Amino acid sequence: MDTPFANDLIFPQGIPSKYDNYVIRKLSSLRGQFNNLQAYEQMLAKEDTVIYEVYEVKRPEIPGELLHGVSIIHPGKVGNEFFMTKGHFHATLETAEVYYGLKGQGMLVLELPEGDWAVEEMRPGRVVYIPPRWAHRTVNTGQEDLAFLAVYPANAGHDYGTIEDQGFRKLVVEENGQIRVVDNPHWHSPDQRS
Ligand code: M6P
Ligand code: ZN
Repeated sequence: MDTPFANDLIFPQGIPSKYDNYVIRKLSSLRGQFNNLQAYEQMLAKEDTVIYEVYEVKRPEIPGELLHGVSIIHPGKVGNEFFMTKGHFHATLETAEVYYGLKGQGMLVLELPEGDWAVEEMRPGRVVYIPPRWAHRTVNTGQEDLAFLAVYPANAGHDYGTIEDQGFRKLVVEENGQIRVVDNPHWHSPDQRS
């Protein structure tokens, strides 16, 4: 039988005191996701910059269990587009997720397979509920790390392929010093897949 356990988030970074899976995502793992391809290639030629890191607590990936972890997205831009996560649908589409903002400023970009989209602000102390079926990507719009806690069903799984193929409908960019949510010119609907 499992016994209860606890963890501390160590600030200022927000890194958990105990974790058993560490994921590091560099610029090269986000190929095709940033809108400005030339800016992407130029940046990558200089350095394979770390975009974000995830610290996860492992649990059996079965219904009834929950997974949780902390994601830390570093500040920066590719062209005028802010650093962001890959983003995903859940492989088990009918599963939800909760995010809790720990540090920094950002946006959570969401969309449904049917095409509806939404954006929620991320900041310390803010709880965002991601209902079942909504794909989610987190964007750091600030000057410091964006850190948040995520909790989700252990059987949710990550479907990255759909987003890698079609992209998100909306991008978060800086225009004239303003943070703006704009259409993704590279987005295409699922039925236009190559
Ligand atoms: C959050 C959760 C994780 C996810 C991570 C990074 O912590 O949603 O499940 O893995 O963000 O996002 P992604 O998997 O899209 O790279
Ligand atoms: Zn998720």
